[in-house]
Amino acid sequence: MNRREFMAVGAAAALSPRLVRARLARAERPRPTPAQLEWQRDELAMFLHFGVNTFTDREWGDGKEDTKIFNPERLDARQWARSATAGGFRTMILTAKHHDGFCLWPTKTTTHSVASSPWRGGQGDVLRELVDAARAESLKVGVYLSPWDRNAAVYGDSPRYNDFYIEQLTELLTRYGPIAEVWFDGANGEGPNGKRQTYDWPRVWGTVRKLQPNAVMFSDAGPDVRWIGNERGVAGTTNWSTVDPAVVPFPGATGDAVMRMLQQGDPNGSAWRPGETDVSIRPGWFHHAAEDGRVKSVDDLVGLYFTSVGRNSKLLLNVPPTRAGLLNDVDVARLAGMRTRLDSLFSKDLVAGARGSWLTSDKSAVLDIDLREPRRFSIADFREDITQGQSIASYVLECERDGAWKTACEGTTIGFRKLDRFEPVEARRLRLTIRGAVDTPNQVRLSLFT
Ligand code: FUL
Repeated sequence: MNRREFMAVGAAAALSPRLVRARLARAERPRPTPAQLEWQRDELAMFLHFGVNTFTDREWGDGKEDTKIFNPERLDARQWARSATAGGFRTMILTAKHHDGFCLWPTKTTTHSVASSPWRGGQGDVLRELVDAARAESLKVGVYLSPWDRNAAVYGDSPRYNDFYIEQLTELLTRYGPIAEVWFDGANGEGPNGKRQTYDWPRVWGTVRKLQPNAVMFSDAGPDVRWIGNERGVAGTTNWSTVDPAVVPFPGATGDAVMRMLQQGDPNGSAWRPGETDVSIRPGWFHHAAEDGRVKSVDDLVGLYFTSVGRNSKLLLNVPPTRAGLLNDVDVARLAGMRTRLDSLFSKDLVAGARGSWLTSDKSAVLDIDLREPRRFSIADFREDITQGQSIASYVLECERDGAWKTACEGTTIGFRKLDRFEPVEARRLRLTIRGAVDTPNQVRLSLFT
């Protein structure tokens, strides 16, 4: 045991140098790559589901849509980008192709694309406009290219469709500059008599690595970031960024063990593959006028932030453009409202300038904090230094009240960020105990908010 006094600098409550040394000596555990770190620190990305479904009022097109129906007459990607910025989003991810096979860019691989639509006289390119708008707002760009394709004639003829898919991917990854995220959906609704396509995932992943080495790849099976296992916006309360890759070998794998791995990860997993939480601001992924009255409220959106970013995940919030090619006013207002609320919730860290001390052992640590005067708070914000991997498996935050220690909140994993909300408590002295860790506990920053 080793006790060391220090002044917390800003909101940081650093571990002692002894632990830093111990950490360097410990066995190698998975750690994030720079791209994975940046992906997680961004916290928020915007998803844009747009395509023929926007015009047919469907969620899954069948690939038989007439390309003439696509005509978003007032499309303004700058409006999308400005709304994303106002909401605090850092990336926009577009459904370049959904399951219906309609391509939002003028591809050479099929005529089932914007080039066969009346929009911009057949000269339009939605991805190009999104990319230009994103760059103007300093946002990053991601692409969703559905593996399942209900239009491609070669779908189900595995080698030929794999070539076709790689060609589409190559166009997306070579024509538009840096792509930050490539999104591989696991959905496949082919029934028992449907076409059976065997995807060549190693080839797909290899193509992305070669053409966009700094992009992260999303799918159930990563390889860089994983699906969180539901579309409700809720990450596991226990959420490790490490996984056992053998449990989810390919996108679309099913079963209880798969779902558990997606939701919670695995403390002893060999791969760093943090979870991404995708959810729509509306009931559907595509815009349906009938759902204009069912846009999630600011409270709902803030709640989603707590159950995703606040559980060591990232929030990918879908905000679908309308038939006009604009984000709906209500949706835009909710995004701005969410940002205002989050900024105000996290504006004043009550731990800043407090005194703290650590009592540490190999797999636990205790942080005592003296706020110097009683403070009232209802949010605790914990952050591990994940550049060192993820280590903490159990914690409790207690405060002293009338000479006794009472639990304010407790939990399991922390990771990049863990947010706990509770009934307001007032206290001057606090104690954060790391009760369990899979290795020497990482540095933890604790912040408290009203
Ligand atoms: C699912 C798809 O089937 C939905 O249409 C949507 O794109 C969602 C993000 O992923 O698997």
